[in-house]
Amino acid sequence: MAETPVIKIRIENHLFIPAEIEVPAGKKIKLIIENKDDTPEEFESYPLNREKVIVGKGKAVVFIGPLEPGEYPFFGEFNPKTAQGVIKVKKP
Ligand SMILES: [Cu+2]
Repeated sequence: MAETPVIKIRIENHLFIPAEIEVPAGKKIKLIIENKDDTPEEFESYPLNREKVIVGKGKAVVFIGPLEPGEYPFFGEFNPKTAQGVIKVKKP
């Protein structure tokens, strides 16, 4: 059984860190999103078809994939001007 890769993302000062994430194509991926801010944020991605609210000082898990190679932008719906990122899916 292949292990599910885990990617950790944090939200700090209304930014996603890291803002660029590289993951392998064709695999299920577990994103653990930790919100260091006091205010809630919503991880949202239209191409990934995901949205998830992460309470202030909280954590959330979002599963994505398996995905085709390409770029999948995401943003924080509550701070869309600053909270932006992209998941880059590459052939292994
Ligand atoms: Cu939303």
